[in-house]
Amino acid sequence: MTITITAFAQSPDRGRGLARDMPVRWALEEVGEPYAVRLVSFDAMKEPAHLERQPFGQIPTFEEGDLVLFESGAIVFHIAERHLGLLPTEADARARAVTWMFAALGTVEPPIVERSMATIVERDRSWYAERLPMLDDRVRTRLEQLSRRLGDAEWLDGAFSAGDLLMIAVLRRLKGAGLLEAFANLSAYVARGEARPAFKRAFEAQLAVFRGDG
Ligand code: GTB
Repeated sequence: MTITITAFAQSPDRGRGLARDMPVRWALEEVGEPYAVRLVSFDAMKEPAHLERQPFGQIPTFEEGDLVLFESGAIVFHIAERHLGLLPTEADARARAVTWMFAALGTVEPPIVERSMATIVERDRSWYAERLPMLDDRVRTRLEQLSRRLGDAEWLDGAFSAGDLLMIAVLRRLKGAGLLEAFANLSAYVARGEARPAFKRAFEAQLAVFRGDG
């Protein structure tokens, strides 16, 4: 059965692979599942047909036969559960990998998103100069904690897993913020993820959409 996902017809990230179809594409590439992409405009995302798939009018979504999913984390988890390669088979190791998936989206990502939203929508406000250092500190706290835990390890808990995939996707959102660079092991961790052939294929596919040949 063909898998179809949705992605921005015109991503505001300008092909940098920061929108949330990227982790879904990456997960599908890791497990070797082919997929089709339905590109949606901002207007189409708010239309009933898309709201039926994604109640909040966002991308990405995932369709396979009668199954329709939304939420990038849930989609990556579904792909990892159905296919070999993204979650360990041993039960405790699998539970720890799932824990890292939640940690990426529930603990590390929120301060990163809050900071990036502020840089977009609060940049011209009177409080911005005072607020940004506080937002930076919140991100830095999480990075320090994650850096300490990762140490010299290649991945967060043994072999590369869906936990690493989501964590690296989250850390990539800091590109250009000048915060990740202070943590050599986290920068190297992100680079290791980006060097994976599956990441490269996913990145190229979303970049092709931005270039207009995808
Ligand atoms: N929790 C949901 C999930 O994980 O699937 C969140 C989905 C989400 O935020 N989707 C965004 C969206 O559809 C695109 S990815 N927004 C349109 C809307 O809400 O109307 C978030 C995103 C957007 C842009 C950049 N960027 O430009 O760098 C990065 C990430």
